[in-house]
Amino acid sequence: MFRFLFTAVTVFFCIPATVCAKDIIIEMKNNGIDGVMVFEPSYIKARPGDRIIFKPTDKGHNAETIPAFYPKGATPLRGAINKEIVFTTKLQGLYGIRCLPHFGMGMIALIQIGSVKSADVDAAKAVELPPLAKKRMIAAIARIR
Ligand SMILES: [Cu+2]
Repeated sequence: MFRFLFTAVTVFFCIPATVCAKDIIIEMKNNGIDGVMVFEPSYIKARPGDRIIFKPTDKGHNAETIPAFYPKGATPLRGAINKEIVFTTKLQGLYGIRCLPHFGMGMIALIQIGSVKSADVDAAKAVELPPLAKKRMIAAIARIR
């Protein structure tokens, strides 16, 4: 009986997405699985309302949205160098993230919020990026699910 009540209460309070929002950490690193100057992980799928926390594990990095690489109506992200920044949004879609100093070295991440349409994926593929950033972005886009 108590177990049933607990489950019922949990389900009830978890209905608004923000109540059950998760914290997801993306580290900004000089070295990682994908090579040098990386966001790790470089692709995440989150739900609307989740808190995506960019952690300055190594110095000299920031996190910001790539211009024109986020859903229409979304607020661009602009993190300062060496500072943690929390990104949270209710707008579903794809968000391209870069570290400005290391954009040319391919320091990018892809955040998927909720479900995306094939038109969103095509638009993401069409965004012009420096060659190394493009290479990693294409690999991240391939992981969209
Ligand atoms: Cu960087």
